Parts: sequence; C-alpha cells; structure tokens
Amino acid sequence: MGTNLARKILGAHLVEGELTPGTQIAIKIDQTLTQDASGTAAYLQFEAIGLPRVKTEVSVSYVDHNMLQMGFENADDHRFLQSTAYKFGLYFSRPGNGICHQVHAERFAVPGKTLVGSDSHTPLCGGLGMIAIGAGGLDVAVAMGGGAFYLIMPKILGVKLTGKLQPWVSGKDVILEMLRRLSVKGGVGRIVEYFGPGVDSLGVIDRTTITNMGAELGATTSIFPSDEQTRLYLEAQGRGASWSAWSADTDAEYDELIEINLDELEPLIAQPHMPDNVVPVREVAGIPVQQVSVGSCTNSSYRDLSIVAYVLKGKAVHPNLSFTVSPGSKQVYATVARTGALADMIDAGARMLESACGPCVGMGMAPPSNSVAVRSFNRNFEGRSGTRDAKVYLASPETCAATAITGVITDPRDLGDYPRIEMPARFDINDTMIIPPAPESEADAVEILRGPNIKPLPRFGQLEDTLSGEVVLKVGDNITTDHISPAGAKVLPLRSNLPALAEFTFERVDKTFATRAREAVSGFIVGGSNYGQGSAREQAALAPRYLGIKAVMAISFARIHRSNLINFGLVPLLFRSQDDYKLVDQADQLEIPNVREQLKAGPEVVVKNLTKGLEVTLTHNLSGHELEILLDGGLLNHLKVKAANN
Ligand code: MIC
Ligand code: SF4
Repeated sequence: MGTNLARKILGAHLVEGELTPGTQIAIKIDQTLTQDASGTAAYLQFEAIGLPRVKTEVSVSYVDHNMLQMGFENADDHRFLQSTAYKFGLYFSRPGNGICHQVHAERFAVPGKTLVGSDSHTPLCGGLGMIAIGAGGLDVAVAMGGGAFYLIMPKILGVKLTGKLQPWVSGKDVILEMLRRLSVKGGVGRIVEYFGPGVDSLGVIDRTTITNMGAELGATTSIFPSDEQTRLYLEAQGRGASWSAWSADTDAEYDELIEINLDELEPLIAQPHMPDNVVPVREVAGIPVQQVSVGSCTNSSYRDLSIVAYVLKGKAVHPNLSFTVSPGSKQVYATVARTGALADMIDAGARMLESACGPCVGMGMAPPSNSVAVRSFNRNFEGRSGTRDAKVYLASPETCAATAITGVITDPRDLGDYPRIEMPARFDINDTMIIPPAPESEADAVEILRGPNIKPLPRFGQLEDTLSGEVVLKVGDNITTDHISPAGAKVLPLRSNLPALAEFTFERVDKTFATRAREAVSGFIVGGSNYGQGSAREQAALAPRYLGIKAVMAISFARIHRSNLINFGLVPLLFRSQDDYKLVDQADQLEIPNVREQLKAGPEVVVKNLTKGLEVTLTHNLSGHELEILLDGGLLNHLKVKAANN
C-alpha cells in the first residue's frame, strides 16, 4: 500500500518517534508565523529563551489583528514587533499588508515544507501542500529557535473528492459540508487530507478556504496536494521556483476515509452560534439581515472579492443592512482596485475596511442589538462579533453578496448566471510592506522598543506536591478560548499586559470569575468535552494560571489549548465518564495529593472531593516530554532546567 501525503511530509521532517497514530512525535519546522495579538508574548518568550536569532528557513511576524489604534497600546506593540523582527532575523509584515495567512500563502508558502504559527488558522497554507499547524506562541518561539515541534501523531482522515462544484457553490460550502458531517469535534486528533479526481477542479483559493476552516473541525491540520493548480498560483505570485509536486501515492492508505461528491453540494450556511450548525441556505432563506461582512482569512481573496463585485455591480446594498468588505491583503486590495471591482463595490455602498482581521475578531463593526449578521468568516461564537445577542451566520462570499443586495438570507443560485473569475496569470508583486531582517552582523546593535503596555512575563514555580482549592468554575461542552480569554477591541490590546488582561478571563461566562479565582488563591476549572476549542491564544491558559488555577478537569480537550495548559504548568486531567463529571460541582473543595508522584506513576490520578466526601479517579494522557514540562512548572522553566543540566 502507498503512502498518503501527510505521512510523506511528516516522515521527511520526523526527528523523534514513529508515525503511529496516538503516539508522540517531534518534527523539524521550516517556517514560522506569528500575528500581533499572539506575537508580542511569543517574542517576549523568544527573548526569554535567550537565542540571538531565529534558526528557521523563514520566520515572519505579521500585524493584522490589533489594528484599531484607539490608544497607544496597539501602536506600541507594532513598534515592539517591528524591532524584535529586525533584531531576531524575521521578516516583518507591516500593518496594512494583510492577514497573516493570506499573505503567507501569497509570499512565503512552499509545498512540502512545515509551518507552525501562533494562530489556529495557520493550516490555510495546507492548501498549497504544506503541513501547517497552529500552536501557542511559546511553541512557536521554541520552533523559531530551531527546537522541534511536539505533537501526538494524528490519524489521517482521507477525504475523497469527486465531481465538480456547481455554479454559485464554492470552497466555503465544501468545508461547511465537512462541519455539517463531522462537527466541531470531528477533526480532533486528525489531519484531513483531500485527494481524488475532484481536487483538480479546485483552485488554490477554494483549497485554502477549506484548509483554513479545518481549524473549526478541531483538526491538527488539513492538506491538499501540490499540483498544476498550485504551480499556477505560485507562478502568479512570481514564485514558480518554490513549486514542487507533492501528492499521495495512488494506492495510499488512510486511517479513515470519507467521500464528498462536489456535484451534489449546494450553498450552505452555519447558523448561530457554532460553525457546525450547518443547513442549506434555502432552509433559512428569507430571514431579514442587518449586517453582511466579507473578509477574514477564510474568504478575502481576489476571487472572493471579484465575485462580490460582480454581484454588486450596478446594484445597491439593501437599505436595511450594512455591508463591510475587508480585503485579505494589500495585493488583493490593489488588484481589485486595478480591475475596477473595488469601484463596483464602493458604488454599491460597500463599506471598505483595511486589509486586516477587523470584524472577524471584534475589532469594530459590531452588529446592532439582537440583529442577524451574515459573514464569510470562520467563527460565529456567541459574542465574538462584539454584540452579545447578535445572531451570526457563516456563509460563502457568494451567499453574502446575494444577501447584501436583497436584505434577507438569499441562496446565491437565485442570482442567475455564475461569472467565471479569471485569476491573473501574474499579480503585480510589491513587497514594500515586508521588511527584511537586519543583517546578522548588525543585529546586536538593534534596540527593542517597548511601550508601557508591554509587561514582563510572569514567573511560575514548579508543580506543587499537592494541589488544593476550590472549583472556581464549572462549564459545559465546547467551551471556546473566546469564552476563556475574549478578543475584541477592548480586550485584545491588553494581550501583552497580563495583569490587565487576566481581569477579563471568562468575562462572557461569569463576570465574577477573575475576582473569585484571585480570592481562592489556588483553584480548579471543570469543563465538558472539547474544552478550549477555537483559537490558539495561549493567554487562555496563561491568564487562568496567573489567577491561581492549578488544573483543569474536562471530558476532553482541544489540541492547542491542551498544549498551552501544559506549557504554562496547568495540569490537564480527564474525566473517565459523564457520571464522574457530575461528581464535581462548582465551589467544591478539591485536593489532589502527591500529584507529582501520581502523574509519574501512571495514567490514573485520584482527586479528593472534600466537600462531597468522595474520591474521583481521573486520567491523564501526558507524553513523557509533556510530563517533564509540567513537573518543571511549564515550558520556559523546563527549557531553563534543560539548559542548566547541559
Ligand atoms: C482568532 O481567530 O480567534 C484569532 C484571534 O486569530 C486567534 C489568535 C489569537 O487569539 O491570538 C486564533 O485563531 O488563534
Ligand atoms: Fe484573523 Fe479572523 Fe483569521 Fe483569526 S480567524 S486570523 S481573527 S481573520
């Protein structure tokens, strides 16, 4: 039997372990990316590791999230990031150049390579035949320093694509179909690999939409082959030399297999408040809409905006709604300006925003109270838009554009002829917004520019012998990192100021959490299944730890958040059943005696519930490497211990 593509690339980068699903492996990382919201902490951590320069083939520091400069904070972070990039040997993509994933695909992605990024949508570049994985900033800092990236070898889920997308159906509908079938937990512990005859008909843009939003499946990453379509895309970027062919063997084996017939897909839409709450657009057509937004790293390419412009040309945005468009990159923006698509959108009444994450991360454009918004984005978690009672739907740019002119959710197939959008054979390449690093010989003299909002990293001790305290919060299933550490215009600028940021922890779930956690001094969180899904933000682990949380007990964890917990010294423990989960309530006093010894002795960990007078046996699935990190009180401590022992 032949080998699938994911195993080929992982195999070529393997530095520890064997490619057996469920076991720990470590891989060499060729490229890294960070964005500003996670990057400030990542570079503080890189600084703490103590290396003068990055050791990767390419590392890029992007600014795309914190772009609303309502005070000095974001602007100071931009300056800090520019100076650290220059000093440490990274490319710096300036604010205005675009969303990290879109720009990385355009200017840096190379088929067959590995990429880790401190953002959960890093898998977008899997659309060009890379293994691209989202991780916490600290893991990315380690990779920048040449350290291996540790992960549990996922199962490879093969998705055989047959047929061809019908008019008005696009990449977004493919990934919404995946979410409809598999749910937001369906990809956990898996790499999703697309193959089969249907792949040829999908351009790189549709592919990257699909791999980007594979993050919402909980997948480790998603990947497409690198083929003729990839070559054309890279040629158009003036980077034909970076292309090489990568695909699975024709008789490749997969751990699991599903099939999607593209012929049968119709326009789909995710209803509030989860990306897997998917139905055909026609089932909800007619619902009045107050806001439509096209943009985000999922759907903000030249193709996406050209379709929107085609639909809007000569028409007007419906008077009852507001329509925003955020081009994914400067290249996309400049290209739609040159083709005239930009004028068509502006004429129709589109509110053009800058090339950035913008409304996707609650940076402005919060919808009205109790309204309906339809967005081409990837996440519709409750409150993420900035309006708690807004009902956010996720759909393709086609569906968004159709809705923008009718004022109600509209199946784009009602619009008539589907245009053929020709991708430029060659984009106008202009990299003036990407600043290369200082020459190595000058790096020493480069000063890092720090503003007052950038606070030093906290220091934590090693894991205590006994953990005790109160269950400060008990929550249910599918808690996202947006619940734990929200984003948005008010909170995101505090990412580099942990004492201030920590006050917002769980704000949308329980406003008293931060105060109660601080008062408890030492405590626990209890979660349901898929705890910590969503973004890669390590602050969702760091802030609870800062407030005194010592362990999180859940039915299951999302991959990135679990790693972040370990990286910051919080013990992730698993309930063996729903019944056990019911044995621990909020405000119960718990004790985990001899926790260090218990963790070392095996998978079972006995937790005493002092309030209820009973014992619950939980489990852990820590690898040897993870256990060492946890015992040392987190990854930075562990690196110091290792350095001291060498
Ligand atoms: C998101 O989409 O939630 C973010 C903001 O891009 C996050 C990153 C962060 O919170 O820093 C992500 O997806 O990882
Ligand atoms: Fe930015 Fe939204 Fe993409 Fe996150 S999901 S990187 S906030 S555009």
